[in-house]
Amino acid sequence: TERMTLEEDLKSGLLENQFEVYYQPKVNMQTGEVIGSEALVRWHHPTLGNIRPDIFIPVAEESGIIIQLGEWILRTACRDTLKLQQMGMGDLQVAVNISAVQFTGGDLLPTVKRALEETEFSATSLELEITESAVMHDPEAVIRSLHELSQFGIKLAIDDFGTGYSSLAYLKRFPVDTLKIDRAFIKDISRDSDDVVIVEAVLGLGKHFGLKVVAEGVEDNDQLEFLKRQGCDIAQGYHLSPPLAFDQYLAWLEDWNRERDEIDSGVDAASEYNSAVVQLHKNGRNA
Ligand code: G
Ligand code: G
Ligand code: MN
Repeated sequence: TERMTLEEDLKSGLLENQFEVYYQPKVNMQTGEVIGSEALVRWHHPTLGNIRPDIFIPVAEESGIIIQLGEWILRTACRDTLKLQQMGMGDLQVAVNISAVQFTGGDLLPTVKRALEETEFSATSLELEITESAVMHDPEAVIRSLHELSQFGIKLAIDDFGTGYSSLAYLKRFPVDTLKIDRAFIKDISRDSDDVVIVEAVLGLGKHFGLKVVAEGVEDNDQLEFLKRQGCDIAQGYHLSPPLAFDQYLAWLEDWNRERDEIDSGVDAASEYNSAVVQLHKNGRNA
């Protein structure tokens, strides 16, 4: 009963604008530059309060509502990111999570093209995140679809890399641009030597195949330092910022960029700064 109610509520929620897209910044660890964000949907339910995507995304997938919801998320993410680009926040990209259902049953390519046309957002600033299990669901169909998207200029990332049921052989055949190391491996990176080996192996794969590697779930200085030393390109996680509503993301970008400029021009008010900015810059200069 709960599930059916949730399903009905999802439909009316879409009509009544109860969803909101949050953005979690991603930072280039070597330069301190913000490269863009991951779009993460939030549901403000009128009586149940905020419902986590872990709860409602599976229901949206099973009921097929993910097709409409996914299209709305895609359009919103493109429109919001274009707005930030036009406000001078830099050449930001945005990464949108895509479910297996959207690949197999949803005319993904036409949907993505339509979203880009409607919003006038550039295909090359859009990245789609898919999990290993979504890929393995129907590898041949997904590979075809990935090739079409990639020919169109869209970037592709494999999410939660290392946790799924996957075949490394497919890496050779996927037009993939980015690997996202699952946060489970980052969590104990400064203590657990098994995790160190796994992270090093993923970085090695990334290097060999010419892929960008994003570390997810970076929560403290030690993790950031370690990953940077290992030559990891991009970090995402609470240490930099949690997922933010559009206005908060804009404010975060302004702060981050201003602090970078001030540090570069030698202003020394570092104690008031976001510790991650200072850290990335200091190290950059000392290196
Ligand atoms: O956003 P976290 O904050 O709670 O997200 C939990 C899970 O929900 C993650 O696995 C994330 O990939 C998934 N998720 C969040 N937003 C979206 C979305 O827009 N589309 C899909 N398909 N999954 C999402
Ligand atoms: O599966 P996916 O990687 O899309 O999930 C993103 C999820 O990770 C979201 O639920 C997001 O809120 C969460 N998240 C983002 N940064 C951190 C972090 O630093 N630590 C933890 N524990 N979760 C995070
Ligand atoms: Mn993701």
